[in-house]
Amino acid sequence: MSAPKGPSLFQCIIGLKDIFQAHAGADKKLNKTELKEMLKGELSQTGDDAMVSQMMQTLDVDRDGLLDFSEFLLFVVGMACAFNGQTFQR
Ligand SMILES: [Ca+2]
Repeated sequence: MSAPKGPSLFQCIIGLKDIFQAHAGADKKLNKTELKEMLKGELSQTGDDAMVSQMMQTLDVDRDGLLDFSEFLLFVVGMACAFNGQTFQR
């Protein structure tokens, strides 16, 4: 079995970190506005405030009103599972 073409897993991890940091700002966490901008900038998704609030509520495990990198990764895992035809369950 040959390796798939495209970015390596290492490059993907670095890319995820870079994307998160570019949107999270100095506090290194995404607030609702930053989450909305990230969705628009990275996925061309223009979610309304209700959708963004629902996402924040679902992903914000520690309930501080912000998404840290590990909470952001829950979103990425969910999207990756969807692209793989699976439902993410935690
Ligand atoms: Ca949080």
